[in-house]
Amino acid sequence: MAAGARVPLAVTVFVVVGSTMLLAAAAADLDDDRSALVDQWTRLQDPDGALGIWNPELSPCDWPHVTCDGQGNRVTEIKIGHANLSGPLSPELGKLDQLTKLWISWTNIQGTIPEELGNLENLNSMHLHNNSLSGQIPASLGKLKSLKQLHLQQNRMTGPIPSELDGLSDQTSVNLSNNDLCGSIPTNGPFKNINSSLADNPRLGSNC
Ligand SMILES: *[C@@H]1O[C@H](CO)[C@@H](O)[C@H](O)[C@H]1NC(C)=O
Ligand SMILES: *[C@@H]1O[C@H](CO)[C@@H](O)[C@H](O)[C@H]1NC(C)=O
Ligand SMILES: *[C@@H]1O[C@H](CO)[C@@H](O)[C@H](O)[C@H]1NC(C)=O
Ligand SMILES: CC(=O)N[C@H]1CO[C@H](CO)[C@@H](O)[C@@H]1O
Repeated sequence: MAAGARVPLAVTVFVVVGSTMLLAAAAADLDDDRSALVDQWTRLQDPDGALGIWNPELSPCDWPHVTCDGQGNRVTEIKIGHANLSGPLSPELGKLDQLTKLWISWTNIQGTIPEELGNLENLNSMHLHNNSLSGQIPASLGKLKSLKQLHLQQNRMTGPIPSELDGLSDQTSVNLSNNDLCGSIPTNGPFKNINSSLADNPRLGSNC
């Protein structure tokens, strides 16, 4: 009967070790999310304290503007709007692979859109409108298969609209209005959607 008693013990050890490893894996992921957010937050000048109190020693789930999943294991949303920030987006944001909402709008941020944002495979909405972003729209954004809203209007984006964006869902609402884009006017994929807009790009339709 001693063998019979050992089986449950082995199972118990397996379950305890197994769940400890799972917890450790989840913690490592949240640490990675925190590193990415610390990198982004420290790149931003925030004279009005709009980012609020964000303690890099605490879980980012406790920071203003950040939302996590129900278990507090991973960062799922960033929402910052109407704040006088300046500084660039961090390529590290591309590591937040559970992110569904990236909303940093009406904030005056500058610089280019990092191509790494194309790695956010769960992203549902990217709202980066009404900032001072410049440079080209990264072709990598065409990889965002979950995307329903791509709002880049009211920036200083230049160059052609990458043909890769045709690969976004037909249902995606894309707003690129009020930029300085050039080159051919896309008509496929999301650009068939009545909620997509290319207005107020005076050089669109002309050679770049
Ligand atoms: C925004 O912050 C910058 C400093 O980063 C400052 O020069 C500017 O005056 C501020 N703008 C407003 C509207 O407060
Ligand atoms: C796109 O953005 C512009 C500028 O903010 C806005 O006027 C327009 O209504 C938006 N287009 C759509 C289809 O929502
Ligand atoms: C356009 O946007 C409106 C309001 O958000 C929504 O109800 C409608 O379904 C959208 N249409 C398409 C074709 O995506
Ligand atoms: C920061 C920024 O670009 N703000 C603009 C947002 O859009 C309004 C309406 O077009 C402009 O007046 C602001 O300058």
